[in-house]
Amino acid sequence: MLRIHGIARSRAFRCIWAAEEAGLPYEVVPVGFGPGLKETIGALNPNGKIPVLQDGALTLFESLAINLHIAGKAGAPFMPAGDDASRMFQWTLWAATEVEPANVQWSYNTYLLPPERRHAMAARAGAEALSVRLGVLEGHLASQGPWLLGRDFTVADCNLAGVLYGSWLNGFDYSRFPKVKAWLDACLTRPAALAARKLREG
Ligand SMILES: N[C@@H](CCC(=O)N[C@@H](CS)C(=O)NCC(=O)O)C(=O)O
Repeated sequence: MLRIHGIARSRAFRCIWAAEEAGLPYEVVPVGFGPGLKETIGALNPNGKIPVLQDGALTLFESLAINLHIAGKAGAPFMPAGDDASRMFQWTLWAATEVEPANVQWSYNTYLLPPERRHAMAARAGAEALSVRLGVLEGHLASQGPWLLGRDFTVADCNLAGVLYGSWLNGFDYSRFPKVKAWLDACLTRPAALAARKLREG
């Protein structure tokens, strides 16, 4: 049994979605934000952050690494093989290093921070940086879609769409990126995604 420590209103959402896609039994151990998080989770994650996965003797932090582990247990097509596995790593690392920072900058300064702590200039810079990446994704999906690796939905889609989920839900203007918008809509309305979203959105 997979044990996902965290709450759906955090990056644990990504791992709940991946577990649903994989069809593996899992439980969510509710660990939320706030004072005491580091003490609660510190023994499992020295970073003091959620999510954390426990799978037997294995303890893992980093949401997208957790998803790679889950996909590895599920096998194909969620976890692709050969060159497609390399393409999956490329998109997963791109999500973590190119997309997540821009997405976080926009999100914090648009809807996550209390209004008095938001900075309009930072929100604009985040949106611009995110738009550069979405332009790349738009071109890729136009020529090689419908999913990131082509024919099959894989953990690469789950990881990248999981990173973009917050901005998709909270009003980022995707109209300039119609292929990205259609792909995100398709990812985030899959039955597994809807099951995870229900835990978060009610
Ligand atoms: N790169 C990490 C980021 C983890 C992270 O920042 N988690 C947030 C919740 S979404 C957290 O625990 N924040 C508490 C804190 O920073 O004190 C991942 O993807 O798992």
